[in-house]
Amino acid sequence: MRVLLVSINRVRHPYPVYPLGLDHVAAALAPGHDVRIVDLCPGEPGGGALEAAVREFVPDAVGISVRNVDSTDFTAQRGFAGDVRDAVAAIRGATSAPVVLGGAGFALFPRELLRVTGADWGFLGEGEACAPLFEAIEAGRSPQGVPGVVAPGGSLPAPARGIDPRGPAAPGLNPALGWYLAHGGILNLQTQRGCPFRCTYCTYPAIEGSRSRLFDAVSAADRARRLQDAGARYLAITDSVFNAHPEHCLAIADAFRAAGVAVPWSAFFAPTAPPAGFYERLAAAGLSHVEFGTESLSDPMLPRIGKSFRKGDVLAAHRAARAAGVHVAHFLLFGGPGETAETVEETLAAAEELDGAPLFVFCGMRIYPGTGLWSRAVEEGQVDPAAPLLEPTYYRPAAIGLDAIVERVSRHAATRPAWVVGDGAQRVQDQVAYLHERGRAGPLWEWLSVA
Ligand code: B12
Repeated sequence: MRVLLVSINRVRHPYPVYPLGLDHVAAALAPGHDVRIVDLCPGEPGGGALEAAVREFVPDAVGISVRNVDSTDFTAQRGFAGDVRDAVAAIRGATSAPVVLGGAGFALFPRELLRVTGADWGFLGEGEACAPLFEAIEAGRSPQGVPGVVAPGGSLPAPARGIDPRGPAAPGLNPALGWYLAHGGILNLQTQRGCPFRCTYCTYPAIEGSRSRLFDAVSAADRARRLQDAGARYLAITDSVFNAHPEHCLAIADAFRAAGVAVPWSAFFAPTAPPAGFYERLAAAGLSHVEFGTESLSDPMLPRIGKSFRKGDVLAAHRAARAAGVHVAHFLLFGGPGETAETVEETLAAAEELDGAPLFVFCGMRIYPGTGLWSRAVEEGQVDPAAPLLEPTYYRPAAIGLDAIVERVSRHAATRPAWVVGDGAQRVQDQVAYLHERGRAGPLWEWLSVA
């Protein structure tokens, strides 16, 4: 049957992110079905690309990938559920084919997104396992009861996992590939799934599972090489925490070198003290940008948000990565349980020691259902346990208001060009887009520290 896969994400900050997940879904369905992808990121809102694709392709089923639900930024809140609702309405105007929602954003709010958008079915879990859902639709059977399938108003199944998750060897059918290559040149890949960490606010274990599943380094490197051959000028590794298993990173680095991967690449790292020579070996294989999920530099705060590292580890990781000659940035997240004016000051002061690093700072922890932060907020009466929370709700520390944190952090950032508060920093978006238009590749945040 004909399956149309839609990526509706139009967010272009910090740069346009290639919809990797849909390539995986397309590869899983392509052997048995006629699959087409329509990617709405390059076009303008209301540009009619979706309706045109539906009318031209005449699909028997439509799958929508819901990546972002909101900006997750207290200082610049934007929600995207309305875009999904509008996309479903546009599809309904052009076909009676059933509409299925999937993706990381969908996994966080499945019932609510089905309700708000009016889609027919949802799929929880890895797209590699979604073929039975489409087979049921093709056979005219109800997909109810198929692993991972959610019906509107229905109960939630366990996420469907377990099928080889490495994805297609080469970039898939996305006709917008060339547009991404022209807007930053960044393609992406995973080298593992799952997140074994226990950060209280975070959704990654819920989305990917809490057990790491490491991909074989040679096939991950083969995929990286094919992305390079397809024109990628930069690779983003999208693993939840790349260095959860340092020996895996080293195997990946060695395999990249053996496979002839020559383009630079980046990943998210936990700022844990690394083994000797760790960053040197990764840098020798092309690692150019390290993004540390640091969140706080206050030793009392770190365990409260489920971090096992302390300020000393962050500084050690920072220095080790800098000494290897790679660009280093840190993410900070203020406003967790137990945050006080003192812990905010502690983090601001300690951040001065992170020489040469841009700091991406978020104020306010969004409460996601099922996380440790959510349990705490429920206990404290901050949220109703039945509240869907699709509308972003942020944790409120008892000792300091979020507005006071924003004010203090923004004042600090005002005199420091390498500090970016929230995702709403227009100057940064404009600067990166400008450099991409002139042919530069990669995330380019290193330019902030010289601004
Ligand atoms: C890596 C990453 C980034 C990187 C991307 C780098 C790159 N070049 O690719 C960076 C740092 C740039 C980034 C930025 C942002 N991100 Co981000 N990111 C992630 C992360 C960790 C992994 C995404 C990924 O690539 N996964 C691997 C692919 C293969 O998986 P997938 O897309 O989920 O697809 C699989 C399944 O979901 C499913 N599937 C997908 N679509 C469909 C469709 C159908 C029909 C079916 C059946 C199945 C299906 O099958 C696929 C294969 O198994 C996720 C968290 C997570 N662990 O998922 C957050 C996440 C997606 N990001 C999120 C957010 C909010 C953002 C930002 C808006 C943050 C900000 N304020 O700046 C920006 C937006 C960027 C943009 N332009 O869209 C949220 C989205 C949820 C939400 N709250 O809205 C997530 C879920 C994290 C979170 N907070 O919970 N991000």
